[in-house]
Amino acid sequence: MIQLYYSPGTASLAPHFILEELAQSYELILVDTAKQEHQQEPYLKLNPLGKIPLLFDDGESMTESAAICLHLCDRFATNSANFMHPSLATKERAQLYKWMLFLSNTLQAELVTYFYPERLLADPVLAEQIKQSAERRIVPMFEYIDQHLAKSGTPYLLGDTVSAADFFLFMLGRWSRGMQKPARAYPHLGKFMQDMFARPRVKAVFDQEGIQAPYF
Ligand SMILES: N[C@@H](CCC(=O)N[C@@H](CS)C(=O)NCC(=O)O)C(=O)O
Repeated sequence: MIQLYYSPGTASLAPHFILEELAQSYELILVDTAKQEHQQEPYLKLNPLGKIPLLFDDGESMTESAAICLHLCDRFATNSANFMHPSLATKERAQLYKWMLFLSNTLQAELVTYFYPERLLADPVLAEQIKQSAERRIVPMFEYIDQHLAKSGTPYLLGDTVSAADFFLFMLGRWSRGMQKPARAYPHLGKFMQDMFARPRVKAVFDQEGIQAPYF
C-alpha cells in the first residue's frame, strides 16, 4: 500500500507524476499548507521535518522527493518498456544519478532560495536581492540542461525514453514560471516542457491536484 502526502504543485508533484505514469494504485493525502498542517501534529509526528512530500510504502515512511522518485522506480519501473529505469552499474544508471543529484542538490536548492529568501536573513529588507541573485544563478543551470538536450538530440535527459529525472525536471521547470527567463523560454528545454505537459498522465495529475493554467 502506497500513501503519498502532498500539497498541490510542491515537491510531492514528481513522485505523484511517477505513480500515475507507472499506473500504480495509491492513496493521495492532502496536507493543507494554508492551514499550516505541515507544521502541526499529527503531520509532525509522521515527518518531524515538517516538509512535503512524505511517502508510506507498506507502512515504512520516507522523505526527500528525489529519493522517493528513485524508490518508486526501483519498485515499479524495472520492466517497463515505456519508462526508463536503467539497471545498476550501467552508464545510463550513472547518468540517472547525475541528473537526479544535479536537479535536487543544485537546481532545487537554488529554487528554494528563490522562493524563501527571507529564511536566509535576519534582515528581510535584503530578501528581494537574494531572490534576484538566486534567479540569476538559475540561468546557467537551465542553459546547461538546454545544451544537454540540444547536443543529445533526444527528447529526454537519458535518451529517447522518459525517466524519473524528466518528471523531476518538469516539476522544477514549472516552478520557474514566474521568472524573467523561465524553463519554457529555452529552445530545447521549452520543447521538453511542452512534451512533458502533453503526456496524458501529467495532465491527470494536474487535475487531481487542482492545478490550473499557467501550468509551466
Ligand atoms: N529536500 C526536500 C524539500 C522538501 C520541501 O522543502 N518541501 C516544501 C514544499 S516544495 C515544503 O514542505 N515547504 C514547507 C516549509 O518549508 O515550510 C524534498 O525534496 O523533499
